[in-house]
Amino acid sequence: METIVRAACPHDCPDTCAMLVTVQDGVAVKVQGDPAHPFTDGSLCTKVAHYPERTYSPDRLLHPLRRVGPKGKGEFKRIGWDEALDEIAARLKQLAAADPASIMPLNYAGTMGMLQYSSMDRRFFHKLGATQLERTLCSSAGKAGIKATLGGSYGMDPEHYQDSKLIVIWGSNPIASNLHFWSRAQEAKRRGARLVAIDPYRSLTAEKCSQHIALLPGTDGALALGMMHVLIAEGMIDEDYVSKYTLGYEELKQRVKQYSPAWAAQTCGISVEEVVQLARDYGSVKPAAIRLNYGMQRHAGGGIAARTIACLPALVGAWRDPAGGILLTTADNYNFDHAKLERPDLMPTPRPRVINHSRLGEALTAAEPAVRAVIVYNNNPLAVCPDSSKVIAGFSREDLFCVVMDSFLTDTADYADIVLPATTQLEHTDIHKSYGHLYVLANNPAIAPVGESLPNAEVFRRLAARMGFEDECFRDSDDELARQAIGSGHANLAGMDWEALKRDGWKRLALPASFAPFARGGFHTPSRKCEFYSAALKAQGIDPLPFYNPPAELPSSNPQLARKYPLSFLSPPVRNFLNSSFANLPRFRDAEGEPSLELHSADAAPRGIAEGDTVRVYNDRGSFTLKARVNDKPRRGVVVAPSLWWKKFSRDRSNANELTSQRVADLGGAATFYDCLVEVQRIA
Ligand SMILES: Nc1nc2c(c(=O)[nH]1)N[C@H]1C(S)=C(S)[C@@H](COP(=O)(O)OP(=O)(O)OC[C@H]3O[C@@H](n4cnc5c(=O)[nH]c(N)nc54)[C@H](O)[C@@H]3O)O[C@H]1N2
Ligand SMILES: Nc1nc2c(c(=O)[nH]1)N[C@H]1C(S)=C(S)[C@@H](COP(=O)(O)OP(=O)(O)OC[C@H]3O[C@@H](n4cnc5c(=O)[nH]c(N)nc54)[C@H](O)[C@@H]3O)O[C@H]1N2
Ligand SMILES: [Mo]
Repeated sequence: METIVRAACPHDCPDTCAMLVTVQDGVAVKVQGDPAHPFTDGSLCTKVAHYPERTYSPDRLLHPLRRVGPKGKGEFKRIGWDEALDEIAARLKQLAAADPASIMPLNYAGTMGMLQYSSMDRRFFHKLGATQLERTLCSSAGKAGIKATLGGSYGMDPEHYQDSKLIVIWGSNPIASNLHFWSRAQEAKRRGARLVAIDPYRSLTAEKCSQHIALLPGTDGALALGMMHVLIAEGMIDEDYVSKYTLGYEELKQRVKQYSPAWAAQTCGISVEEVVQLARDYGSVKPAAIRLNYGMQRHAGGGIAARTIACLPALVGAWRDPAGGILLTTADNYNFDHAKLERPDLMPTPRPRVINHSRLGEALTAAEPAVRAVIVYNNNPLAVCPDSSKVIAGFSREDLFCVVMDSFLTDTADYADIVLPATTQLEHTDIHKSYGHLYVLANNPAIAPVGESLPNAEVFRRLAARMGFEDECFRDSDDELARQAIGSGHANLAGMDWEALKRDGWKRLALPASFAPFARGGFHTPSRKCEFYSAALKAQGIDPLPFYNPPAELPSSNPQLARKYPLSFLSPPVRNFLNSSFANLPRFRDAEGEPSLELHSADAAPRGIAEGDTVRVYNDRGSFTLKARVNDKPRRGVVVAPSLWWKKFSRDRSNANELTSQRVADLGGAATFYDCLVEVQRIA
C-alpha cells in the first residue's frame, strides 16, 4: 500500500522545506518538496532529497549502548532502554543532590522542530536546576545587531526578492545554504536585476552574481559606513522616510563624515570605486534588497557590523516596497509560546549559572564548580564547537558523565558513557517555524521508529518520570505540545490549528500577501523607529551609533599575531553537508571528496604549494591536514576549508575547529569561527 505523508525538513537551514514522503508497506521510499508550498516550490536540496538514505543508513544507531573501552575509542556494548535510563537517572540524582548545576544540557540545532529542539527537554533541565546553556554557535551576534536597529528578527518577506532590481547577497552563499532564496534571486536576475555578492571568497554564489566584491573578512561594517558616507554626501537619502521613521539621523550624518570611501576601501582591502559604485547603485536602483546572512557575523565585530548594515534600507527608503529592505531572519514573526513549551518558571531561584556554548572547551576543563555530567542531543560539539583540542580534553575527563542522544555514532558519541538512539524526522511528530520564510509546518511521522530509537521529547518524558518530577507538564503528549506552541494567541497565529496543519502540512502566518513590514515605520524597537541611534546599546556600554568594530585576528587588527600567522582562515559549510550532519554518509562524503584548503596562487607560490599538495594549516590552537586547491577563489590573504568534516573521516582525525578560537563577538556572546589567523605549510 502506498501513502503520502506530509512532513517538514528539520534541518538548520533558512528554507525549512515542506516535504511529501512516499511510504510503501511501512517503508519510506521517496521524499519530495511539496509543489504546493510557495517557498519550497516542489524542490529539495540534494541532501534532503536523499533523506531515506540517512534514515535507513546501515550506520544508524539501533539500540542504547554502554561504553566498554576508553573514552574517545567508540567501543560500546548493547544495553536495554530500562537499564540505560535507570543508570542515567541514578547518576543525575546523585549529582543533583550535591549541586544540580554540575549537570548541563548540550544541545543545538540538529533538528529545529519545536518538540525535539525545545520542549520537554528544557522543562526537564529547568526542573532539575541544571546549568543553563547559552546557545551562541550560529546567529546570536547578527540577531542582536539587527535587534538594535530594527527591534528584532524581522525583515523582508523572502517571497518578494524576485521583484527586486538590485540584490546584495551579503556574507551568504545561498546556492549551498539557502537554495530557495537563490531561485528567487535568479528569477530577479532574469527580469533584469543586478546581483552583487559581498564575500572574501568566490563562492558558488559569488561566481554566478553580476558583481563580486571580495572584501577582507570581518570588514563589512566598514563597507557599510563608507556606503553611508557616499549616500549622504551625494544626497541619495529618502529624506521623507528618514524624518518620519528613523531615530538619530543627524548624529549618524556627523558620525559617518569620518568614514570616507578611501578609508572604507583601505579597511576592506578593495578599491575606492567599488565602495562608491556600490553606494550609488544602492542609492539609485529601486527596489533594492539585501540578503544578509550569518557568514558575515562570525567575527569579533559581527554584531555591530550587522547592525550597521541594517541601517542602510531606511536611509534610502528601501522598505517602502515589499521587494526592498533587508532580511537576516524572519524568526520573530512567529510568536510561538516558548514559555509554555520550555517552562523557565520551573527553574529554582536564584537561577542556575549560564555557560556559553562557544566557550565549551573552557567550561569543560576549567569551570568552577566543575561540570560533572553532560546530556548531548541535536549537537555534535566535538566537530562543531571552536577550539576543539580543549573540547576534546573536556570530553576525555574520566569524571565527566556523558550521555549522547543521536542517530549516528558521531565524533562526540565516541566519548559517551551511554548512547541513546534517536529517531529521524521520518519517525517522529514535530511542528516547525522557519527563519527564512513565513509559514508554520507540521511534521507527521511517516514510518515506525527504526530499531529501538526514540524521539528526544519521549526520552525526556521517561527520564522525568524516573527522576520523580510530578508536574503535569511532564506528561504532555506530542499533540498537546504542538498545540501549546501555536497557542500564544498572537495575531500572526490567528487561525492556526494543529489538526489542520497536520492535514495540510503548512500554513502561512496571518500576514498580508504583499508584506512590506516597515513601509510606514512600525519597527519593533523601543522608539518604534529604525534606530540609527540605539539607547539600548548605550545602556550596555556600547557606542549607540554605528561604528567600525574590527575583527580580532585580521593582520591590520593584530600585526604581531599576523607575523606568525598571516592568513585569514574561513571554514564555511559545503553544499553536501549540513554543518556536520550528512558528513558521515557515503553519498555526500564522496561528493565532497576529502578535506581541502582553497588558496590564492599569490599565497600558494611563496610557500611552494601547488594544486593537490598535502598541506598543514595551523596556529597556536591546533592543526589540520588537507589537500591544497590553488584556485584563486579566496581573495589574497584568505584561505578556505569548506566544512564541516567529521574528525574520524579526515586523515589526521581533525577538522577546521582545531584552528578556531573561543573568543566571542561584540554582541550576543556569539562564536567567531571566521575570525582566525593561520599559517599553511606544505608537507612532503
Ligand atoms: N548545504 C548547507 N546548507 C546550510 C548549512 C550547511 O552546513 N550546509 N548550514 C545552515 C546553517 S546552520 C547556517 S547558519 C547557514 C549558513 O549559511 P550562510 O548564512 O550563508 O553563512 P556561511 O555559509 O557561514 O557563510 C556564507 C559566506 O560568507 C562568507 N564570509 C565569511 N566571512 C565573511 C565576512 O567577514 N564577510 C562577508 N561578507 N562574507 C564572509 C563565506 O566565505 C561564505 O561564502 O546555512 C544553513 N544552510
Ligand atoms: N568551523 C566552523 N564551525 C562551525 C560552523 C562553521 O561554519 N565553521 N558553523 C556553526 C553553525 S552555523 C552551527 S548552526 C553549528 C551547528 O552545530 P550542530 O547544531 O551541532 O549541528 P550538526 O553538526 O548538524 O550536528 C547535529 C547533530 O544532531 C543530530 N540530530 C539531528 N536530529 C536529531 C534528533 O531529532 N534527535 C537527536 N538526539 N539528535 C539529532 C544529528 O545527527 C547531528 O549529529 O556549527 C557551528 N560550527
Ligand atoms: Mo548555523
